Amino acid sequence: VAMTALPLLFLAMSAASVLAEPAVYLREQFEDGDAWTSRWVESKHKSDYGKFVLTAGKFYGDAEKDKGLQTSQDARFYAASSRFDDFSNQGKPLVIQFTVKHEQEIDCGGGYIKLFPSDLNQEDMNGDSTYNIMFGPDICGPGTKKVHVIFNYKGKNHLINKDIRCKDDEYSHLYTLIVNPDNSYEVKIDNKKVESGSLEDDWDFLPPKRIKDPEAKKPEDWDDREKIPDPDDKKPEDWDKLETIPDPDAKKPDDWDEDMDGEWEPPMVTNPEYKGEWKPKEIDNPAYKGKWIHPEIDNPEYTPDADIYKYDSFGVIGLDLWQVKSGTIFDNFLITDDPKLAEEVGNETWGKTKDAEKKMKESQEEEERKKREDEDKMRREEAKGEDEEEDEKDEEDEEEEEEEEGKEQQLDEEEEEEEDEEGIDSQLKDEL
Ligand SMILES: [Ca+2]
Repeated sequence: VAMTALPLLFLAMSAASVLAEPAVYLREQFEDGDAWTSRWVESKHKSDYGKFVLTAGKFYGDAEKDKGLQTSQDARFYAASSRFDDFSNQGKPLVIQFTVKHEQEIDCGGGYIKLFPSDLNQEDMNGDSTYNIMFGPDICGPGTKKVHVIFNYKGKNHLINKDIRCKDDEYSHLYTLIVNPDNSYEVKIDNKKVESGSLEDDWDFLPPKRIKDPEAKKPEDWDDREKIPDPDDKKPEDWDKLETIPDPDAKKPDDWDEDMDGEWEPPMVTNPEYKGEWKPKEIDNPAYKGKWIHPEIDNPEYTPDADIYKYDSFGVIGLDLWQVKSGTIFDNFLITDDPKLAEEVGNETWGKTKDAEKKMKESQEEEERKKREDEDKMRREEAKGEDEEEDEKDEEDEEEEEEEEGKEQQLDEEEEEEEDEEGIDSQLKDEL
């Protein structure tokens, strides 16, 4: 009897876990052709937003499944959003997940999403629209390569105090943010934890718990001199000597004419016996009380908040960003209350196609390399045909020159990147 009861218990337990079905608030994988255009709204706040196009890009793991929204025009703002049924994350985990692929070798541009309350006017979404959470990678030059995790708390946007580095290669990467009702959080990249902690510790939502007591003052007689001059030390009687003396070795020149030149005086030289200014030696201060430490008190401004994580309304996901070099593909958006489900979906989507995507890019690069080799070979043979030895020498020189030019061009491009960086930084600052 006991033997059969155990499996029954397991059955009952798994039935219970089936009943607690995860909530999926949004799942967008762009697998139904042009239908996404009915789900995504382009903002009309500005007239010259860049266009999103549906594509799997230059290389991919699966020609259909890897289709996502790609930024298609350089140096543009992008603003599109998609609505889902309004929900609150009260008492439940919140999981936000999506893939980003910077296949264009991004120089400067956002790769993040914003989650808005449902009262957002999508047609007017812009950089000033109030959002709840902003999450995802942001790259600008070599200086900015980070994952933003920004929360709006009581009307003010707060950046995370930790530095989370984002991926900067050309492949698809999976970004996940988990916010728990115990006010803890976790950030994952490619289904691996890269950061975690508590909302209160890692953002400045609340004022500090303890502050320096404004009433406390250092007592006037507090002696915090660790060393003092020895009062018993006396200057030796023979200490004082002149700093300079007449040179004892100098002699009046033979042709010195006192009528003409005046009275002869030897030049002054440094006195070897001069010891400088006398100072008493330092001793331990017998009255030393140690460094004065400003006492701390509980901050009257501080009130704990058990609901930092909580938002009353989520209703829209938005891509509101700036890109210098376009080509980023966003895909596999998922918003759920179940971290385990998100992990599984990540493995089923990004996890399944990432290796094939890498393979395709590598074989494309291999083909490119071969093509360049063949072209070089052909050029060399043509040159050979014209004039045997002279031409071959010339060509080598030419090649060296071309290489130099290439380097210069690259340097110019890097300079441009730095200028762009200032642009995006100031944009973000305005927003915050
Ligand atoms: Ca897709």
